[in-house]
Amino acid sequence: MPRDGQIESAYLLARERYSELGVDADLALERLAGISLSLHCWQGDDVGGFENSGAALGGGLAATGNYPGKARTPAELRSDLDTAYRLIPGSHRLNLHAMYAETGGRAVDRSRLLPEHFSAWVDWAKEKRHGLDFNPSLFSHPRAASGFTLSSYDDGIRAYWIEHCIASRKIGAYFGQSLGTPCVTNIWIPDGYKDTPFDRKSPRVLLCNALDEILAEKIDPRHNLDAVEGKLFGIGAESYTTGSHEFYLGYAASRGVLLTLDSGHFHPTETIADKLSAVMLFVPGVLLHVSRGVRWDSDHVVTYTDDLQAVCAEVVRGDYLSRVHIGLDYFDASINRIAAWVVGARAALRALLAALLEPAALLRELERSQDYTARLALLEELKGMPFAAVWDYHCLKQGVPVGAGYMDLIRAYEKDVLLKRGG
Ligand code: RNT
Ligand code: ZN
Repeated sequence: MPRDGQIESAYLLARERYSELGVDADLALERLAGISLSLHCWQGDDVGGFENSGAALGGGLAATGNYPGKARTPAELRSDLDTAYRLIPGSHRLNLHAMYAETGGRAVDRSRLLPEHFSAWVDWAKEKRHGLDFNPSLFSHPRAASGFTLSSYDDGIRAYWIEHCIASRKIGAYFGQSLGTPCVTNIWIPDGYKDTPFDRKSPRVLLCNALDEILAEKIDPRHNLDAVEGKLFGIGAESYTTGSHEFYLGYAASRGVLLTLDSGHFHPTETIADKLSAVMLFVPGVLLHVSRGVRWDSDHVVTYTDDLQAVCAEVVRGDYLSRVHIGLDYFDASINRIAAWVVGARAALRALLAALLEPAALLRELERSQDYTARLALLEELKGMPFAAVWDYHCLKQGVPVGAGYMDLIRAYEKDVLLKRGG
């Protein structure tokens, strides 16, 4: 591994190269340090949660693999997260699901969850300076077994999930108030039909009314921001998904809530990068669920793909950093789960850095003067710029391992902690 002095020298040379293009690398790093990603708690235990109900993962979600050492308790999950955060430059948030409540061994109905069931998470977040985000959990539950929740024809089932979502917004507000940074509370439902339905309209009417009921109470946006997440299809809901993209785009725009764009929730050739500048004109903000679909919404660990780079470039080019919340959403149970967080988060930050290092003024000028030849040439040359030297220097300055050096700590933690956990 290079010594600190070498990393600094390499950075100084790189900074010079970027400044020739009119890019201030110091400023890019300062901006990068201010971006908080929301790490998804559910990578740590394969979307299991702590209700101990024995319910299998539902809602068409699938975590495959059986790598040893998954977190079995909130304390284990927090310890795993602490390890991951130590390896990711910057200061980051945590995204919790309702099924990660701590109810002291008593079964508490999801519709009855209260802020106090998350006080240990808040204490931890305060101590470690993490913001918190939240999600009601409308899957892996007997009342979701029919495949329908907020768009169910059954009034009792719908009412139950409405109550759960109302309770969730209050928990979100408690997070935001306690931590001094708004919580994004994101609603995703699995509802849909395996086979071709006759009536596509009625479930959507029910969902729209249910959401209106959930959002009826105004909550201070300094504490809680509501978001809604659509999807093209899920396993078991291949033919119809009530909460489609068009449904939620219309809903978010008309109700003034955030729209969640999950990179795995569209046709495989469709990218959310192109959607951002369109939807941001009409919704107050966007929550990104950064994921990596492989052939379908497979929720693979995020890597430094063209798609990730394109999404991050759009966030920066559009100057959306204050209105776009960046969360990760994937679950791979076939590799070390802490590494899964670290690899994905570092990839997202690297893509953001690449975007912050773009010679925006120059590229805009070329585009506006219709010099598409020079635009193409410059965009290609940028791919060979000494970007890695800037990233390494950032890791050094932020006190996290440079390069794959972070694997040392992960291996040690695996040996000392993860492998000592039972099945
Ligand atoms: C499912 C959605 C949703 C979930 C999490 C666990 O397809 O992407 O965001 O992954 O809520
Ligand atoms: Zn998602």
